Amino acid sequence: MPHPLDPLTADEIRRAAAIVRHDREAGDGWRFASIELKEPAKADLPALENGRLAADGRLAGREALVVCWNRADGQAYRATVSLSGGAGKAAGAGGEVTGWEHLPGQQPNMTVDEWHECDEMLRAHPALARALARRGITDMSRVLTDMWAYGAALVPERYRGRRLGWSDVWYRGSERGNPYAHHVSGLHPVVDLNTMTLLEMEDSYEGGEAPDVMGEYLPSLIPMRLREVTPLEISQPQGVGFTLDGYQLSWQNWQLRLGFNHREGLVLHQVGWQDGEGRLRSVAHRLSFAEMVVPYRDAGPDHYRRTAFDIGEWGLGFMTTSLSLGCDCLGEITYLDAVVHDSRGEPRTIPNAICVHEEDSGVGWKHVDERAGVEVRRARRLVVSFHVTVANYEYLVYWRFYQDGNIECEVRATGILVTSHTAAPGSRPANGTLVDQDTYAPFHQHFIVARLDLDVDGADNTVYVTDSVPAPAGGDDPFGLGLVVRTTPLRTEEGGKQDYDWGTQRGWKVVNDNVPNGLGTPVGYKLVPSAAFPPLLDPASPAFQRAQVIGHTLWVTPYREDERWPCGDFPVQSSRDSGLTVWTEAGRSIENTDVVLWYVFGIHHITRPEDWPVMPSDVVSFWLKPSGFFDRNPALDVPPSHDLG
Ligand SMILES: [Cu+2]
Repeated sequence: MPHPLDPLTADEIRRAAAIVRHDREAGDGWRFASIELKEPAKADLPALENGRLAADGRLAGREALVVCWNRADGQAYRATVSLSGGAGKAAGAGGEVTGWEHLPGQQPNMTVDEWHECDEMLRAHPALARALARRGITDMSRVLTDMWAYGAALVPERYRGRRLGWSDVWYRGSERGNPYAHHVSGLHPVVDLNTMTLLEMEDSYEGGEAPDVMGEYLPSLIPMRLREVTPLEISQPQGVGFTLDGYQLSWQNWQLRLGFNHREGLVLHQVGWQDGEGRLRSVAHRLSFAEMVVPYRDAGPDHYRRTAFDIGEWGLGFMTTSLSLGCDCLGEITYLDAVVHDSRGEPRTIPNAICVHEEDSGVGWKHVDERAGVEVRRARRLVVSFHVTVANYEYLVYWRFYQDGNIECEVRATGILVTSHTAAPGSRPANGTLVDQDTYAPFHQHFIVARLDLDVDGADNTVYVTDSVPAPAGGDDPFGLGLVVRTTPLRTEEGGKQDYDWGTQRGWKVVNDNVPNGLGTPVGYKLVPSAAFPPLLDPASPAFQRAQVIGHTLWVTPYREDERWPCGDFPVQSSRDSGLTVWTEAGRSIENTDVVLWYVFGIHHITRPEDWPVMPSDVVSFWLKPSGFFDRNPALDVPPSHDLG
């Protein structure tokens, strides 16, 4: 019996698609954009876990959420599929479609199949061959096209209503050369993805040679010898310190449940801390990345359409790549596979998609005393990670659990920068950095939205903004030394829109006012911001209109089961976000209730020559730190290293 939060299995994915095909007579012309577990309502979970009964007493079954569309007319639908109930109308499948919602005017997420079909179609198209031949490129086996989605405001009037893609064209310098090293600047096919036909070939080529670029990273292709490095190995001769039972992960005091879907990739459920008395204390109900917005900040013809929604358009789950031992992860590693699907509803397994392992983390605490001597503890952390490749870029995501109650979320961005040729030989770009001969990388920003459904010792929490301010001098403080922390509760969604302020060392404390710690103060966890930056976008610009979540560092909403995607359910070809800005218009109460935090962080990427030809990992993170959750340092009971084994 699966746990109610376990991701859909390959068999369940296949059955969900078969049930929709059968019940809705969805033939070969239909495509599946997404098939995922419909997670049970939060209120039903405890009952489901003990005896699998929903709150109303009915037998709980597994359900899938399916988004599909008919390529013939472009109409999209969202289905709820019962995988276990029903009269088994679909031959041999069991289950039935229990909900069916038409989504007029919406474009479902892009699919990997469309990306490949588009590339194949274009590379076989005479119009592309002609455009490339003018530039002296005739070997089509070295050509790669890379299709991007549109924002509605940029769709030409004549193509309104179609499912559209626009594409870059790239050329490999050799058989195994970097596909993103040589941009065929000024050449952009526009494609109808439903008919998979070329609508037009934008081409602004006016002659001239492509720049001579060294864009390679394979050892056999780079113009230098590899440096000498000695081996560094990590071993745990007595095995690992964690246990994994299905998707349930336990390590020292930490307990959590792993999940995975096409859009968020890795999801962490039911994160809790087991205290010394065997009491499991809740910290978070659910942690994930809900959106990533990457506006390129260059208005030139090669880049003006480039605002990627890597989660809403493409999906971190779909883009997850297999990890390899000794390279991506060092030491005693446990891997989990993940299952996604293709656009025909066939499951696709990603082997070694999620990595679980322990890491040394330097000194955890230490004191040297004349009499007691040196007392020092190594710190250790449990890491759960996954890597995604979104065309040219890699995002590596690490959730780290520490012995002192800290949770760290780290993102590394690496891969290949998008580049194009400068306007003229020798010219300097206004909105980017020269990274190779007459080749520049436009400035851009990666905004990641973490959806943090914290439940600190229970669901009813209040978020307090904390600002450090100097106390006014005088009175009892003639030397002006006093520092006070101004703590202000966020009561409604309007107040829940928060901006970072390094000047006051602002943070946000998620507090359960109903539960005191041993000192009599309420328990809490603090969101410690870092890697936050302003959008620096005109509020009227289409990029901002589609992703208004990036206008604040933090948003706080009351938990609603169907509020999952901050820029809206379907950002593909959107004109305005239909997520957080719409939900928060109601100004709902966020006081002493089940709150969800939406934290916006990422990389303000002012490109550098050192980011080329492959970018050294850029590392950003934020922390969730216990703040009065414990009565004292919870890592006091960590044994000294010489006692181990
Ligand atoms: Cu970047």
